Amino acid sequence: MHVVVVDPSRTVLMIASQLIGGQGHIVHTFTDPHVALDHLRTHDEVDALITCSEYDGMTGLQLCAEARTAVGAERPLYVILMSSTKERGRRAAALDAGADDFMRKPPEPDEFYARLRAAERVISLQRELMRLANTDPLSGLLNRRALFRRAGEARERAAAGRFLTAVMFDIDHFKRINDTYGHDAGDRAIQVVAHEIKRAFPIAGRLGGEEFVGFMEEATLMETAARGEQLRRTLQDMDIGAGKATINLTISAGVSLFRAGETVDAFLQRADNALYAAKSAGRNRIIT
Ligand code: GH3
Ligand code: MG
Ligand code: MG
Ligand code: MG
Repeated sequence: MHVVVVDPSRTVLMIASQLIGGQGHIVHTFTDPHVALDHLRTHDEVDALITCSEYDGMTGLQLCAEARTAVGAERPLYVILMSSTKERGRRAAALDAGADDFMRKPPEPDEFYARLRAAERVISLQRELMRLANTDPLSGLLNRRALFRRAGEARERAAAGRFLTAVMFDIDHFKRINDTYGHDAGDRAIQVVAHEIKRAFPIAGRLGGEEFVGFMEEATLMETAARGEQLRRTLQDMDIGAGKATINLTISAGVSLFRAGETVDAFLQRADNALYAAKSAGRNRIIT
């Protein structure tokens, strides 16, 4: 695990660091809770936070609550509050503030290790659940739910003036592929197309069936269209091996540029309209 430990005492931090590091975890220590919060905001990989109960200008309870806000509801973080025995009465408040567990201070090593193992069990399960909740199992791309969440986040950044573009892809005559080669071969084709889309676009997901979306930030409409065109050509030139069959397929695509103030739905609808135009114009092409 990646563990963040916060305590005003460098001695406590050194001891905690040795105990935790000795168990094979990666430890980051902070004396200032505000700096620790900044670290949490910018480091997705942090699994656990261990905090003491008092700082200058902030309580451990406040740090628990602010840590929860900093990582958001979708990111697992296991929070352990270290407190001396005289603070027992405040444990209920700590749980309500977002702590998952308590530890006596100074920690007793065996109990400390056991609590770290408990944290590891919970966090690895939570991470796996999040991965499953966000991933389309066939293609490995973001599923529809995760795709729209990521689009919403990108939309926030676009509102601050960044370019945001979307490409909607649809495999041409996919029904024929299923009918000719079978459903398993069709699945294989979806996986290969998804793999190429993932390589080409930083945010990529499967909307459903044989329809995909790629998002690019800080790219113009033309740059994104060029990326889509490259992908269209790659797939056109590729032979996809699926069991004994060799499949040659094409894709059509539509591109749109985010307009200030519009919803994600409206933004994607314009990419979908362009995709529809690409189909009407004869398929195997990309339209902006
Ligand atoms: P067009 O060029 O107009 O897009 O033609 P199309 O045949 O691709 O059109 P349509 O979107 O109507 O067909 C999509 C087909 O994809 C229908 C459905 O049976 C098939 N399909 C949807 N999901 C899956 C899947 O997960 N695996 C496989 N093998 N086929 C799927
Ligand atoms: Mg279709
Ligand atoms: Mg299709
Ligand atoms: Mg379709």
